[in-house]
Amino acid sequence: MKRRWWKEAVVYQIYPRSFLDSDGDGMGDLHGIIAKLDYLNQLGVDVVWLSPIYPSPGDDGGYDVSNYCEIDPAFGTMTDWEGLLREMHGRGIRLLMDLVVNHTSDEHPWFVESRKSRENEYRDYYIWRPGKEGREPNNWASHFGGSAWAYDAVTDEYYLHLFSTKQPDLNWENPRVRTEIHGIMTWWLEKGIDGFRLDVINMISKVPGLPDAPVVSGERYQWAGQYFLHGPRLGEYLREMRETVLSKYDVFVVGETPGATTEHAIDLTHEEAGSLDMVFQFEHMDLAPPKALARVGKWHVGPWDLIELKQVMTRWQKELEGKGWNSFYLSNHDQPRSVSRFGDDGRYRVESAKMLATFLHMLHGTPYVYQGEEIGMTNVRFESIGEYRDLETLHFYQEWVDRRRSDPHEVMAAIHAKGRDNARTPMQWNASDHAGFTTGTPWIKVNPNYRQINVEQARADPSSIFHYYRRLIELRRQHPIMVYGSYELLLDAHEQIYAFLRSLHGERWLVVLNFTADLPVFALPSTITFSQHELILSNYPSDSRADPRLFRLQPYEARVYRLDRAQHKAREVRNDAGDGP
Ligand code: TEU
Repeated sequence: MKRRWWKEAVVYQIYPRSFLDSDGDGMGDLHGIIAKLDYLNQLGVDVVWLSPIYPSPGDDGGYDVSNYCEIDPAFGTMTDWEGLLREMHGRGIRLLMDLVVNHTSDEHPWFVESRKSRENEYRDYYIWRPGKEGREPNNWASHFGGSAWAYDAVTDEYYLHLFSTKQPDLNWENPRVRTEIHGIMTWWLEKGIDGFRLDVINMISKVPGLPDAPVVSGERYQWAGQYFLHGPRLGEYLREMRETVLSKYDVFVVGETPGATTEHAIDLTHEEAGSLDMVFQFEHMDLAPPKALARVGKWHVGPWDLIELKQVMTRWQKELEGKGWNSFYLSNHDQPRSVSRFGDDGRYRVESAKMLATFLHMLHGTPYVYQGEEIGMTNVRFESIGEYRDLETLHFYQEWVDRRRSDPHEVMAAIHAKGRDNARTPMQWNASDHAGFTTGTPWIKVNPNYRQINVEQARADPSSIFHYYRRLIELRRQHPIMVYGSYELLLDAHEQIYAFLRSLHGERWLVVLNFTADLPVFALPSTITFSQHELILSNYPSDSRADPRLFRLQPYEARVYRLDRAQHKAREVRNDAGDGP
């Protein structure tokens, strides 16, 4: 396995509108980020991924771009951005830009032109089709509800939008579109950025003919993933992007790939032949709801199964080993807060957030930390739908409460558990008004728990989640086993404990995680022998000599041990002697 800087890095994701507002307009901005670079440096992260900061009507939080080579005035100017990059590089932090090129905003000049007439030179930049028997060209559902087609009276045709009506899909079959995108990428790379996160990049190739999706529910519009995920020309488009653009720079790209299997991921991120460096897979985000529920399944509220999580993670860990490269995340701007989802955001918030942090950093693959995760920020429970801003959440409410007359309490419970605004409430900096995020009125309300949960408190408390993240990031820098070590699952059927081994060049680490508030007993399989052990890390004050063979875990306890083989020890001694005078 080749060594690469981006394999060894820890990435921190910033959702700029919710990070820090420097000018009192209620929205985070670039100067806000610059003001917190020392904070990120103290945390120790190597790379920052910025969610989109380009001009955008803001229909989908900036994922609807109307100009790819400018900065939205709400965030600052290009000069501010250049200052940000300089300040980041000066601190040894690299910058990943978010590239959203499956679709543009409907206010992008290409689309403004495209919709003008069927003969317009930009017409073919998008996917236009005539209606079928007075209805949409096919039965595809959009991710955000309703049809994936919007009718445009000007030319009496429909355009495809897999996301909102304000996010028309680009037509990648048109070579001019691909050339434009390569140009945009080169333009940013020449400005000195260190890579891209490619939004829904596995959706850019659609199956020709755009056939109707099989009818699997009584709904009018059907999930059509099989016709737009990993389409027939995806590999070709990405190889072309690699050859034309990416191969000329020492940068890395992570592709967001909903629905990707391990086979897709190996294909896309293969050590020798892959066009991407890593992908974001979604299997651990989609635990529990039956696959057939597809999009609706996202809102499924209910317990998830640790054994299923182990199976999913183990499959990704084992199958990519030596072939592709994993990334790992527990939250981002589209997902609920990890401590609320996978831990306990009440009594054991601190313990469980540290346990999850251990999980995140101890797996094989590049870890991604989402802003606020490092202080254990939690989901929010706004009382009324009027306090929510995310269009996916608003559409969901409209569909189920207004249209289908479901119980609003149940719908709100799903939003509290799964809605994207859980991750988008402002970063909690301190206990002052609006959590120190803004001196104005925030664009979305702050989570009321900011008086207890905030950066100032976390930095001042040596036993905080924040300092635990620092320790993990620091450890990862010192120990290649955390990056490159192979993975082996232990106790696959245990319902409370997730335990695994990492191994590299004869060194072995044992990771034991209690995913519950219970007190289960850990028993190391007798086949694993060692002569000495050392406790590397724990989220409880543990006795460092405690024997890793058999112990009782505290609620959400995490322990990491180094296990030394007798033989391995002897070799070290010989080396030491050999180096002596
Ligand atoms: O998300 C892609 C995606 O598949 C989403 O449908 C995601 O699964 C959903 O938000 C979960 O509820 C990316 C961006 O990360 C997201 O913010 C955008 O809304 C979307 O693409 C369209 O650009």
